[in-house]
Amino acid sequence: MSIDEPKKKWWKEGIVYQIYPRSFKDSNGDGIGDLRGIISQLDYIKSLGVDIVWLNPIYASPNDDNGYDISDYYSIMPEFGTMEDFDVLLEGLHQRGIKILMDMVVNHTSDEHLWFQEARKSRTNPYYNFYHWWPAENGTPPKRFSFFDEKSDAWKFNEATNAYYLHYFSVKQPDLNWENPEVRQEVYKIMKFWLDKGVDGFRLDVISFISKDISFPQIPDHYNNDFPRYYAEGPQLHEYLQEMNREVFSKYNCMSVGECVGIQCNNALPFVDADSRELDMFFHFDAVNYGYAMGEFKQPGTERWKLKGFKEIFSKWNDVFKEKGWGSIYLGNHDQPRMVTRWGNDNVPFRNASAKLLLTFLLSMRATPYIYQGDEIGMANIRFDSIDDYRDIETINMYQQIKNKGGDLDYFLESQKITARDNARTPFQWSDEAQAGFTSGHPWIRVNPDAAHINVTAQEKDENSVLNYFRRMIDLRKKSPVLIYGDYELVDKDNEEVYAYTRNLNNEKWLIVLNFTNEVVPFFIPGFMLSQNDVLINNYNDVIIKKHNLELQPYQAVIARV
Ligand code: ISL
Ligand code: CA
Repeated sequence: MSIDEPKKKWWKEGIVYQIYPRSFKDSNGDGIGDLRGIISQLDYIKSLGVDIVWLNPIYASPNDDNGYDISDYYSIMPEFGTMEDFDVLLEGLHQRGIKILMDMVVNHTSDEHLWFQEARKSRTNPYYNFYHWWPAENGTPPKRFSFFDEKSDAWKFNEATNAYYLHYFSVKQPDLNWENPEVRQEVYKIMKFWLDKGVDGFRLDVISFISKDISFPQIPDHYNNDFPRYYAEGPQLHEYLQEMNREVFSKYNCMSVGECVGIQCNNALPFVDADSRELDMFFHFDAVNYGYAMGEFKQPGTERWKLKGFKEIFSKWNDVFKEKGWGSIYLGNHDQPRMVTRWGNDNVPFRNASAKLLLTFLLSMRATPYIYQGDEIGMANIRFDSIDDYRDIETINMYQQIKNKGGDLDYFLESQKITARDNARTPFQWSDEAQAGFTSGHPWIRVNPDAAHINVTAQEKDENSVLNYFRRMIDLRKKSPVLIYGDYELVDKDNEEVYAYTRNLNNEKWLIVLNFTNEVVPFFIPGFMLSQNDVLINNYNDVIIKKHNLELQPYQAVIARV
């Protein structure tokens, strides 16, 4: 196929780098990463070749959920700096040709937000209807599940109003009442404030949950207690997104990516079909949840995930956006374990190769790639032994819940070594100095001891490092429309060891071959003859080609013109 001009967009061609400010770089020795820290590393960010930076929330917040509980959308969290710092950061990024995405959390606010402080005072308060309430005289509220509540109960009784308020997340994160048009107008005002400042778009936190059936019926049986799916099917969701687009996004050259928990591939397209005028892209959860046994908490599952299933997920999602809309792709973020631990192999002999393989994958698919900080150097899970090392409300709550029930805490802690969100939140590893060069003080969460050998300073000097490979791979994607827009076609779909596919644009056809195992694997190249000259990138020094066969080294990744 070929690409028509109107279908080309900067956000389809861009590579996103996600920064978790709390853990990126501390500038003042208080152990917490901050905006001045990011500013001090702008040249590093530029050197990666990325085009767009997504910042996790930096607004004023009591940090019950690390900034996802916002108490003032118009100011910066003092721990992170000031609005002046933000302006310097914004300008510094723009000067370097890098765009910035803000994380916008509008399904809920902090309970310390002025709106909620007022709302909770009385039923006649003008802000009362900014939130969802279940009056106590109506009896016990219908079951709603909360992600971060010790009892998984999303209703919390409030004395002054004699009513329960709704909180899908923690008790300090009350859900906003989107059914109230005043709330929607306030949200659009906030968005315009940031866009007028010059930011380039938003990552919209759990945007799929904003619309609610406010009669609060019992959840119908056919949802099988799959709460996220029920939450994502609010009656007015598309209407609100269209309104948001009309009132805000359509007035700016900006991009929007929604975090769409609970959306499946069969109802996905309308969110990002340009004709429906809602969002530009969204994140699905099929891949990151794959292989987990979903019960009380995230368990890694008893057997290793299967490559065939992994391919099916990405191929299926590729098909959704084949003609219309556009996809996003990620294998890790601040809510997920480290990608090399989860999808590659963080044992020393395989770590670098598998980290490079995963980066090759992310940067050669037909979707906008989102790369989480630290994945460019192959940072791995820290695997805390003790609950005391954890800082994340999710882990701490689940621990408490299991403890209350007399459950198996050892098993839980073992599982968290693989699945916990804090694995991705340990400080960025700049060097082998004290605290990995992240802070001159005491970090808010422990530094991974492997920083002694996994760090930016060491990798800068090594031509074969993950970091330098990442830069070459970015360079290849940026100069190759076939990697961005080309059709994707799976090759040898039943192969349980090798993930291979072609990308095809006009007369260019590229073959991507990824050995997802720690063994030498022969790969038959169907229908093509390969020569060394065809190889465009490779994460080993050599590619062994024997006529129609590649002899792939453990975690070898090869892209070749065919
Ligand atoms: O992290 C998860 C599971 O471990 C998800 O269920 C997560 O809660 C969900 O993806 C929503 O995530 C977003 O909203 C949360 C916040 O804690 C996450 O960090 C954020 O990415 C509440 O705002
Ligand atoms: Ca600091």
